[in-house]
Amino acid sequence: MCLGGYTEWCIAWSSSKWVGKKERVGTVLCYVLLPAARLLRALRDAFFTCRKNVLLAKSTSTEIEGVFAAVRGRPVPEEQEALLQQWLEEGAGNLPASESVPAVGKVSVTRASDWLEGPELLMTSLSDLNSAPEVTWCAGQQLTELHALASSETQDHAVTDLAKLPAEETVAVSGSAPWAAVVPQTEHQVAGCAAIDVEVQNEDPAVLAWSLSQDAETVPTKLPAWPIQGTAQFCPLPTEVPYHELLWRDWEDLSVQPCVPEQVSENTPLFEFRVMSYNILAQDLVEQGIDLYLHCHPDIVKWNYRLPNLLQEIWHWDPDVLCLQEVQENHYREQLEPAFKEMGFACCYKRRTGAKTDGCAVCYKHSRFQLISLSPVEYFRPGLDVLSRDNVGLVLLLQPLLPEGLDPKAVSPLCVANTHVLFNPRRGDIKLAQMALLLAEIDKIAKTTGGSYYPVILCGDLNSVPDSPLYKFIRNGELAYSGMPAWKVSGQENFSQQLYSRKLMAPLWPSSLGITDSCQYVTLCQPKKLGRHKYSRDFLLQFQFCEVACVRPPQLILLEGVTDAKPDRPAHWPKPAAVAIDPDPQPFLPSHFLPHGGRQEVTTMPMGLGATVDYIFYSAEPVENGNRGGRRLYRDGALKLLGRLSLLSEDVLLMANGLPNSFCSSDHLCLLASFGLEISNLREG
Ligand code: KL2
Repeated sequence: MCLGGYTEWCIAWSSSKWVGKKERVGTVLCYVLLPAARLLRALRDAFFTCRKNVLLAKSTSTEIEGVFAAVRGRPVPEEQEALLQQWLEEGAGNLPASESVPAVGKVSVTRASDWLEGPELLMTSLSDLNSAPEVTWCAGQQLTELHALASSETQDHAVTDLAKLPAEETVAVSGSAPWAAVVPQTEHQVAGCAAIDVEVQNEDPAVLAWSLSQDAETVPTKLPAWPIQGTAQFCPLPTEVPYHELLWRDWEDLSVQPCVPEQVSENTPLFEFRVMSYNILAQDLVEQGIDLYLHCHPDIVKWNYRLPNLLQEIWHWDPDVLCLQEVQENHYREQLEPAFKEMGFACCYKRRTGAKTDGCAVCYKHSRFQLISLSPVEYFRPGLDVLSRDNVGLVLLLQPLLPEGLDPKAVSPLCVANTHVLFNPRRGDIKLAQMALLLAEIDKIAKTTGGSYYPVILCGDLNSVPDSPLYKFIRNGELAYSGMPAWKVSGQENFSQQLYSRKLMAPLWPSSLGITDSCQYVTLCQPKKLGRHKYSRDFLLQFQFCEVACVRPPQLILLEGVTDAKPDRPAHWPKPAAVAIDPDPQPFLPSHFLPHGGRQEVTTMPMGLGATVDYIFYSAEPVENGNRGGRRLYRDGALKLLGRLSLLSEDVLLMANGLPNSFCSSDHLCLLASFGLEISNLREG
């Protein structure tokens, strides 16, 4: 949106004439002229931004630096050059002076398909957050096979009920303003920051958007013209941060692991695909909790700034399956879904229940997958405190599409689940119950007619940190939760100092929910038992050797050999966490730490504190007797992890001013992993 010539006049007027008028007319005019002057000043700034973007879009100049370094070429008329000069003098002093600029017309974006692939895997863990609970919660077969891949953040805020959202700004819709991604030719890396040109018409796609090149090669490309219509405009962001260097993320190639040579057999053909999980930060939540973003330049938290950056980032990494959280419904319908369709995705969306305006989306490339089934999952159940929140999930069954000539059935369907679990650090009970509902749906969707399971990928923002009980539950397939303080479940915060803390009681949900303690729908389990017993025999048996059952009640009369006898715990029975001894003498394998330097990786930065709360879990085969540091060991089955995008550490993100910043447009990092699904019979028939 550009304001035309009179803006310049306003600049001169508002600054010099304003004081005299105020003196003559009196204070009443303060209420008229002061706001007017402010408005005009804002308009002036907007004008210059706008002009700058237009100039940059048309410029062939190689003098413009930093975030505006990459531009498409056209001669700059003298008048425009003067304007540009004026703009640079006014505000560009803040721009970095170090980045080189691409030669005219060398517009480049490297897509992830052209990645260079780099070193290894990160392993990880946080401190042990376990208590000594007494009930074992089994997650059923599909769970015991789920395997943690990547994770993210912890939050540290008091949980309060948030006020109603202010009305949201909308993107003005007019002529289409396509934009192109451009990479300045810095060594090995990328440009930061986004801008969408304002007045530039279709034939002048502008300007720089989020882009990331891991490849020094310059391939002239441009983004497709998204059907984002309109006049989005971005302010120049004063910055001296070389975001693209700081926030560089290595690709970790895991397809060849020297210690596990049989993992990826060279002979097994694989259906390869990339999965992204990304909490894109709903704009309503920004506006609702603006205090959380005071560290950000106000312009970079605006949706009009963040949208193209987010799209650019997704486009760059080119996932085949995209699991998004915090997708605001109006943005999804009007902007995201149309843009994703342009990128070749088919999209599914589930909005949160209640008044919340955001939800989860799962998109998949229709050239690579066909939808077999789709299940939206609502966690809210009226009358149940443990399911009283509005979070949701989505479970899809996708058929991978093989190239023609291959038997379409030679590759197994893939179950993809996506969720955003409740944030509230005190309500781990709710988080667990939400996971249980999702897992029950996964169990239903991923179960084959033969009773085994299709491979499963579970993405999401679980609002729980690595090695928290919730994390361990997913990874190990069981959790003894009875008596556990609810705040412990997610490991986000330590509320141990508080006088009162809510404790988890078993069972966590009533049988009327129709879900067993193994997180399976009762109807799909053992229908013959329906209605006969409140708790199954297996459920009750699990208390037999729990910690409490092994302690002689003090009032029990001591009869030697009788009441002092301790039940023998069967070998397979899990030991209480408090006295657990690692049977494996091998050193604990830390997970969720970065490979070089051993810093903890994070996926989000609430209030400047890094945390890992985002994950892509995938189903794997448990290694018999495999346990290291309380962690079950797995090996890849038909679904193989081939690589992943490394995360970043808190200190690196702090150098970039936390999240979001002008380069990363969410308060979370995206997670990206590459998988291979075994193809069984190569030829059709
Ligand atoms: O942690 V998040 O951010 O996955 O990035 O998920 C929730 C929080 C999201 C949806 O509810 O909103 C954020 N303090 C800080 N952040 C909050 C709070 C809070 N009290 N409530 C919700 N969120």
